[in-house]
Amino acid sequence: MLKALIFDVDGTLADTERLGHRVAFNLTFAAFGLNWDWDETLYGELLAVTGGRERIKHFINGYQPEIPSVITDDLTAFIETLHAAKNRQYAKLVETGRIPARPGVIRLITEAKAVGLRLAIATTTKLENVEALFAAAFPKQMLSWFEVIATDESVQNKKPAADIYQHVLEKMQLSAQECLAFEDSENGLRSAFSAGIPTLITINDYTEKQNFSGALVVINHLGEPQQPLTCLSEKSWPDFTIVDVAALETLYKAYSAE
Ligand code: XBP
Ligand code: MG
Repeated sequence: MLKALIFDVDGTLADTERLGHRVAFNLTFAAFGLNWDWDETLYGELLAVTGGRERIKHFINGYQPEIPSVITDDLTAFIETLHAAKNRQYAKLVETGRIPARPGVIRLITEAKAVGLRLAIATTTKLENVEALFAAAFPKQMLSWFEVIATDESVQNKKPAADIYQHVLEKMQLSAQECLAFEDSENGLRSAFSAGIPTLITINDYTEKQNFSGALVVINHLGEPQQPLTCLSEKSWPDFTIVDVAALETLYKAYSAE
């Protein structure tokens, strides 16, 4: 029986990578006197590495052989400082209200809560970033509906490792087969899939070409009555134009019967 929905945040609940994190990284680099510019194409590549700190380190190692002279500190400490500044910048951007929830997200969470499905979050980013996003783009109190909010601090190994989803399952005392996960990226899918959780993918521009084999279904977004979804995977999507609880139950029944 389907008991819980587990949501990724970045790219799934909102287009935070494109409109938030990437912009915040660049503003922070400039503020620190670094002439680094993560354009959309480069950022798309860098997203292969989850975690902001890890992404900066990967960039320095792989794309920036010369360590900039402004980095006089221990590199790890510098990255930590830079990353913390980027997250302050991110919160400021989010507060302006420029990053809305993706289509269907608020509608589905509201309906799921109303019918008693349990809710959780499994994200690689920090709790402060999740709180900033919910405060700006979601109905009041909605974040409190999530009984587990697993973030950057919750586990050691980030996605694509299964750890974050296993952590959520443990906290909720649920088996993987009693849940559905919502993700937007291959790293996210690998993480949820490795924990055994059937996963729906809502792609975005950064992730549309990624490998989503193993996903329950791949769609463009969750859909709204005036903005029907498109199914992109070969597996057939039940005859619904939006992802609502009825659609999830139908999909889940088909999955359970497989
Ligand atoms: C999100 C991430 C994060 C964000 C930036 O992945 O990889 O690193 O890009 O946030 P997912 P931080 O959506 O799979 O959780 O800078 O706080 O890491
Ligand atoms: Mg994501």
